[in-house]
Amino acid sequence: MRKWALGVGVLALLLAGAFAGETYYVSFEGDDAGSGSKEKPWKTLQAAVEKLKAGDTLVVMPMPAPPKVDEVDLILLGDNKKPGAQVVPTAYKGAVLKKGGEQGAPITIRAADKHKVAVGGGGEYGFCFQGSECQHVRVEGFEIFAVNRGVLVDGGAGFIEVSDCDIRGCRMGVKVGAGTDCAFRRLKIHDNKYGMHLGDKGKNKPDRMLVEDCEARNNHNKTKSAGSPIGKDNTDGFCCELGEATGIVFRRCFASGSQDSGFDIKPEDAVLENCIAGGGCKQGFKLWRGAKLVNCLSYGNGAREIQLAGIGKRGVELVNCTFVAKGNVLEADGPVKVLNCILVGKVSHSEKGSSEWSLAGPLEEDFNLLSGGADSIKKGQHSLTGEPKLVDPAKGDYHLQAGSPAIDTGTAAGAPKTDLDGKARPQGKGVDIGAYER
Ligand SMILES: [Ca+2]
Ligand SMILES: [Ca+2]
Repeated sequence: MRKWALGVGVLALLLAGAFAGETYYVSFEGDDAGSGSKEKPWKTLQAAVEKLKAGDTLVVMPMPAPPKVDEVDLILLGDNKKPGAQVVPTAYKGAVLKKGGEQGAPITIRAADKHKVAVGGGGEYGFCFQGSECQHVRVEGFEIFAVNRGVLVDGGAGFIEVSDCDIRGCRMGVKVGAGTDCAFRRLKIHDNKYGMHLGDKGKNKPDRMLVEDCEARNNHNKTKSAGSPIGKDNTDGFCCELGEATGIVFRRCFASGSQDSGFDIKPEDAVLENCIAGGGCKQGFKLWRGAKLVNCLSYGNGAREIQLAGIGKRGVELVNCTFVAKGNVLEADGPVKVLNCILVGKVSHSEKGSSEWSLAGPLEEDFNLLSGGADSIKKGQHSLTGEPKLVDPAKGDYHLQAGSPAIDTGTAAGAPKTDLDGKARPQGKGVDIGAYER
């Protein structure tokens, strides 16, 4: 019996060893002919990633600091040229991965010191995950800057997780073409031409993409074009271009300062939870076929806060959202359901539907607080009109003041269990209207 237990123990250790993999190192002063050990690190990311096996970890050592964002602008975006050769010699050149790990034994590539390891400064990619053999890879903690695409997943790559990276000065921050089952967490995607872009028109389908706790700020074309103060492209913070994509989820993401939309999302079943479009975009949210927005907030955007542009079979549902506009808050056609929301601003809605995907359908609403023109759509017998009494909208604080008519006047049916701050809902006597509970 004891012998048997010992045998199992040894086997378990052997298995654990096999799946834990090896740890290797890359250093700016290294040598690709070395062993990859801490004492004899490799020099380039590309040579290193080609040697990794399932379960291995690659630690990338710090190097001289990358240039600042405005220097990057001069390098890359100033004349809008497509980057070719690496022009910043003090950064690691990016890597293309064509192989990955296995389920339960991913390959991990991580910066030794978070945000002190820079990849890019010219070239095509920061990290590219290419082809269906490239599965189960994690990338953590890099500065990725001034390349054509900071992160690219394509050709059927899957189970790619990219987290805690700062991605800036690229033509496109993050791009997924054909890929599945990816997760992007805590990425700061800023000062690129395009932020995050999932899918292409009519091809290259991304499925099951989870985007959590990411920020997309100030992504727009800075090249002036004739007659326009900024470039002519409709670049977005977060975009899912392909309507057939499935399982697209954005959670706790923030977008501001995009040339077109904070969130420009086409798939029918997309879910956006606790997302904020915090100003400086043409519109906060643009939803094409359908989507469910829960605990979302939009304010301070130029043309409108939300545009529902040709709604698909299911329509759009807005639940416990707060949308506050100086002008138009909501423009929509086809079926829309609005529940427990604060809408401030003008609303326009057409029951006919007007684009290639739209169905005819009504705007249904109840348990909302409507003002600034939105009161014109009031149909629901539980909806209220009037000032929402928000704490300090001028400073971006859209919580409810004491005495707000939104307090305890929403419905529990269909309300999410937590609010935009993650606080339990309901508080007090009942569910509040809007994204914040008190
Ligand atoms: Ca757009
Ligand atoms: Ca309450």
